[in-house]
Amino acid sequence: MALRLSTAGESHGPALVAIVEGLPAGLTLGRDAIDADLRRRQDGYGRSPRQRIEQDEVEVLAGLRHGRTLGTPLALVVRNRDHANWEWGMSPWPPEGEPSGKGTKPVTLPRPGHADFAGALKHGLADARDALERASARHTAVHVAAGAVAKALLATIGVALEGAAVDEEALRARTDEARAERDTVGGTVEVRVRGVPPGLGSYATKDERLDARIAAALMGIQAVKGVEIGEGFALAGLRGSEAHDELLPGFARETNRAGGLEAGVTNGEDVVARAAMKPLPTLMRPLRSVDLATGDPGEALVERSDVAAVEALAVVAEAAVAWELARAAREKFGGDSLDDFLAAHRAYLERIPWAPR
Ligand code: EPS
Repeated sequence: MALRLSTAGESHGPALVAIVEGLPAGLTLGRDAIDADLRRRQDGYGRSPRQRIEQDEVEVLAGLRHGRTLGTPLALVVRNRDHANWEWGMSPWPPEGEPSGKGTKPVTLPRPGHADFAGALKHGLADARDALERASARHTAVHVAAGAVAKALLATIGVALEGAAVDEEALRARTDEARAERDTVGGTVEVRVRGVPPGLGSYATKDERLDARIAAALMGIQAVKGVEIGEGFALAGLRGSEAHDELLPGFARETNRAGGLEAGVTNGEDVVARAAMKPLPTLMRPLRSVDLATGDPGEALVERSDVAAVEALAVVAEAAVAWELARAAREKFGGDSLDDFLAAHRAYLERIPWAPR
């Protein structure tokens, strides 16, 4: 049973859309739980005034009846309230009337670090807005909605996730300093997953290795430049005798340097993944750039943006890891109804010498 996710949506277009396929029938979803994650994503320290415009809420257009999944594609929508200010500039159809609002002038001065330059060249765009709108991290809102659905499925088998910024206090201090100097900062987030049974993922092929899938899911989030599982890069400097997690009677372990994954398969310990985010590329004191239309030197586009989005990334990363684990759980336990899925999980736990801690 393959869990699949497709999304669409531009940052200042009418809405963000996700279609989730492969859920079992009979999973109860709570609107409040999904909206709470959307709220958490918006609330992170250092966000732009855009977050006062948006009040993200999920709408469900298909696949759910009376709060329970039907086993059919689930269609999720998060509207962009800011679209009201971009109705002409981001009109899906040729706009009527005189240009008004935002997005009426072409963006020709690419921001180093954003999609503007590479996107404009790749697609032959005269206006880099045609690239940056989709590349924007606004898109992560609908991934968080889909991640909340994945978390609801995982909760039925006792799997719980938590994403947080690493050293939140220091991050907030750095954010304040950067704001005062009209600059931006990045940072690191960690996602920890409890209750994961051993045996999710596979060592059989590269594509099925769950560590690789989690890494791709995290690296696929805007502005992420580094990912590690467990002790990750630090393991490279250790001896084998110091790096691995010994098995003790009862198959217990005293350490979890592997981050819950050995050979791309979960080993029953907490899954731990970290992602490093670069400082955001929209700068109020812009970097040097070159005009796409004229080739003249200039300064990169300046527009409203965040000082930091690291705390938001923690929520987005949690959703991404939840999605990959839910996908792996669907592969292992299958089932067209939630009861079938739960029965397969129960039978498996009866077979193996492992119990959730
Ligand atoms: C983003 C730029 C900013 C962020 C946006 C991501 O948008 P705006 O230019 O409209 O202020 O606020 O993130 C969101 C809107 C969001 O909801 O996360 C970018 O260029 O990636």
